[in-house]
Amino acid sequence: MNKLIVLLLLITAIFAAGCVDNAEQVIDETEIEDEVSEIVEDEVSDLVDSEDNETTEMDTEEHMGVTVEVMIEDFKFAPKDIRISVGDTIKWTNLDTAPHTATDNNDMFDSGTLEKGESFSMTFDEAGTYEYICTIHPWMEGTVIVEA
Ligand SMILES: [Cu+2]
Repeated sequence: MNKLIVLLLLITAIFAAGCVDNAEQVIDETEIEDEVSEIVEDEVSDLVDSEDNETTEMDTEEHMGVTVEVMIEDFKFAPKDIRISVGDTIKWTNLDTAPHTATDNNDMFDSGTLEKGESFSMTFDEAGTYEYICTIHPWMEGTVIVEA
């Protein structure tokens, strides 16, 4: 009878040990999965980051425009009509003693009052025809044609 009890105890001990081993393995696997998913997340976010950077660079390249000067002189915009590309900038400079504005008829831009020597710059990101005036002298008219 004693031998049987000892045997039962042994078997119980072996089973118990087996259970502990399994539990440890489960924990280990969970930890490994966590580590793997962390690494994957890092790599994915790195990829997303680098894609963002590329997009930003491409956007910058697309918008690398030139600046074209329009003078405001003798109550006229010179040149009166100007043709530019999307991403280009117009820089108006008032050379008159009188104040002037460059104000879009559709409220797309407005320099506000430009005193002598003052400038206003506007970058055009959308193609179209922009007709503008000086609000102080509304007969002063100009046109910006932005080509895609
Ligand atoms: Cu004016």
